[in-house]
Amino acid sequence: MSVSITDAKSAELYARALQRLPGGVNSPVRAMQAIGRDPIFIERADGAEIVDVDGNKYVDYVCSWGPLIHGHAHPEIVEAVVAAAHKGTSFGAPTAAEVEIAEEIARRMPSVEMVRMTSSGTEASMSAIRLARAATGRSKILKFAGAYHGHVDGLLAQAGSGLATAGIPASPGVPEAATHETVIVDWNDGAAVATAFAEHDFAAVIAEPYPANMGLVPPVEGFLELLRNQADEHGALLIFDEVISGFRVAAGGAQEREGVSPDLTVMGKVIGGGLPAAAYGGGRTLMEHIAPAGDVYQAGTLSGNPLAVAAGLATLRLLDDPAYLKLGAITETLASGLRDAAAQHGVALTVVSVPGLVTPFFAETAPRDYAGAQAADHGAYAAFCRALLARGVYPPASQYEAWFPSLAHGPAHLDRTLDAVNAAFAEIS
Ligand code: KE4
Repeated sequence: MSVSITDAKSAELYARALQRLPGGVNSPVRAMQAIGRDPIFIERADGAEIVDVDGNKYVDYVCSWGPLIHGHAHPEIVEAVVAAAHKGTSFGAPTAAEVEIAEEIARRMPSVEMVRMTSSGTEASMSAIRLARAATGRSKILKFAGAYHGHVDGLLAQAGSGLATAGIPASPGVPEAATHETVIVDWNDGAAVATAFAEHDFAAVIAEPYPANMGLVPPVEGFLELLRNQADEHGALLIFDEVISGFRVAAGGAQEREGVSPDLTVMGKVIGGGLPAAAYGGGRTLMEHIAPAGDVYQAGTLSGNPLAVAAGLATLRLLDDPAYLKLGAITETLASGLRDAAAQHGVALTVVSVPGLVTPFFAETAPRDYAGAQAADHGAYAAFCRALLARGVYPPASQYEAWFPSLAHGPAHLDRTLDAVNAAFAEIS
């Protein structure tokens, strides 16, 4: 059953937006170019649902790309933000709430004894890299093809020719000098990691422990332990970018689920509860290199902003053990429903999931690296998304993103979703 979607107001806003915003949006993926359609302008949202400016309602699987683990406009989170706002929106001075959220983070992630807040994940990963370079006196960084850590110059690099060679800029405006110290290897390729460590003295290796920017491509058995061991053997730091996985896949993130402790963790999304907050953290000795305790400079006008911290604290405090069990069950219902529908319609689909994250790959098998994700049928994914949007389901507009179910996705939302999925598969297959 296709929903009669009108889009006149969205189209009018988009035309105006194109005059004043590059691509009409403030972040590229929102433009929906990867699924071959114009963006949808959202007016309001509540729980698992968003409503666009034309009044069309959708079950939302973007949820602001991860922060809204409790769904939109959760009453307790809204109340916390409003209460904070009435006391002033920003002081540029320390507050009790910043101490409380640091304590909450440390309680959940034992590897994070000390934390520094920023306003974005990009700032946090940039700062973690700077700290690793300062602490080791080295400059080279190892990252993985297909991993995204924010638009940091040195990390906007793609593999050059050959194995374990210096990265080349992945974007105009990124100077060769910025990526020359970045080495890129394939995810899940232990031999390539060992070769890279044999050839370079790295300050750090940075990884999303559950990569979710090439679609969800979990580590193969033992791969994270290999990163930990290689870093230890060669005097490098291990940085886990848990901006997506942190506090979502488990209370203590992927490092808790996998039992591998990094030296530094990059966090974001959930700890801001939908407001701008991110952080990086690690052991006290390492973190006390950061100014003003130490001499590694990093700063931010709105770091630890009272409203963002209020939203983050309220979000974390609602994440108790039953919440994680519930999110796991919601995720499994979605993933198995996608699998069943694809099987019923003879669609070549491989659904990868961990608690709180799902990616349906239009591929016969699950990708184990970026090349595998690139080889998926992105055209089919785009057609699937367009068909879902026409039926009131709002999926991430790229095969390289993850779906973000929330605790607000109840049985009725999941039923509506899987009805739309079946109809969409019927339409595209
Ligand atoms: P921000 O600078 O966008 O707050 O965080 C950057 C970042 C860092 N690390 C990881 C693992 C991330 O996924 C991100 C940002 N995630 C994207 C979605 N995959 C944000 C959406 C967008 O760019 O609009």
